[in-house]
Amino acid sequence: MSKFIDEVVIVAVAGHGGPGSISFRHEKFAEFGGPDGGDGGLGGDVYFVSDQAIQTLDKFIPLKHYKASPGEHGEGKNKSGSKGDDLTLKVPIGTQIFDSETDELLYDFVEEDLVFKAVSGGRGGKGNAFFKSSTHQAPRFAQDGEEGDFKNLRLTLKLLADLGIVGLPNSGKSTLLSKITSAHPKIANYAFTTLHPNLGVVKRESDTFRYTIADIPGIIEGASKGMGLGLSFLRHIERVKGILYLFDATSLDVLHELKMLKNELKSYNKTLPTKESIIVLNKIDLVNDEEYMNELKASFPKNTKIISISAETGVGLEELLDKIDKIFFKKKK
Ligand SMILES: Nc1nc2c(ncn2[C@@H]2O[C@H](COP(=O)(O)OP(=O)(O)OP(=O)(O)O)[C@@H](O)[C@H]2O)c(=O)[nH]1
Ligand SMILES: [Mg+2]
Repeated sequence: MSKFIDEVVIVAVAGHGGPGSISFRHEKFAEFGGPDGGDGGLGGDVYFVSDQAIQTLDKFIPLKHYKASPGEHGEGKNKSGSKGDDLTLKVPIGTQIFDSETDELLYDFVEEDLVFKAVSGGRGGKGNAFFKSSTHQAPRFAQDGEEGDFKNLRLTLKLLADLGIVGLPNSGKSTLLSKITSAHPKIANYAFTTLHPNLGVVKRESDTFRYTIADIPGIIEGASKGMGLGLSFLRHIERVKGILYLFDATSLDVLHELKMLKNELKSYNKTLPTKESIIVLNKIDLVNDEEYMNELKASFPKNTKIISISAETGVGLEELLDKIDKIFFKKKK
């Protein structure tokens, strides 16, 4: 599996302008014609483009200089040099680009196919034809091209999920993601199987309505103080519309766990635990006791949106998806 890189500093370097040309006209009957050296071409620019097909920033090599091409030399016969080739770098949706020196946010790729010009190529130098004047008929000099801009950029990826799945380790978050989307996260019967967020797309109503859902690493008490995997990955769900709190229904104190999760979220970002949510009780195939499940549900405050499922066997998944449509996306069935 490729490493999940969600922050990287690189240098974007635009192309140098091409030098102007020093040239004199050579014509059949005029041995010493006037100056005709053309201008150098503009240097290439560096662009970033958001692309749905890209998921991570791992293609970027830290501190590498990403360079556009220099402009071409000017030529005789007043021919300007052509512009240097631009460099276009693809980034995943959700990437933010900061100036790493000032920390200023330069661009936020909130959707597909957005284009950001990070640095501009240097101007081409003037050819000697430009410098001809009444007093200076045959200038024997031309300008060099200007240097291209360069910037130190910090690229940060915040997954742009519509919904996030939050829960303790081993509650079945990745299993649920794998059942309702085509994502293939690692699933195993131990804590902290998931080390970085996974994103999946839920397709509804024959492809016309879809949304993204993020499965994030498990959260334990004290995560805000660095326990377990900490909470830094929560930045990937800061902008979600809603949260699925997922629990192992065989756990002894689901209510306490919910309180703990919300407290941890709150210490990361006060608004996170106030988002619209659904309580999802998973692994009901292991409980197999309707009375127990009813009591468990009844122990939550009134008006809590709650559903029981088995991510593994598929029980309740259709109902969960319907509830998600209605609660988070206000869809009517
Ligand atoms: N019986 C049963 N087992 C389940 C169910 N859902 C998940 N599991 C199992 O529970 C274990 C943990 O599942 P994961 O999906 O990896 O759990 P997770 O919440 O992503 O765990 P972390 O990534 O470690 O936080 C695996 O062995 C799953 O097969 C379920 O509905 N019923
Ligand atoms: Mg997992």
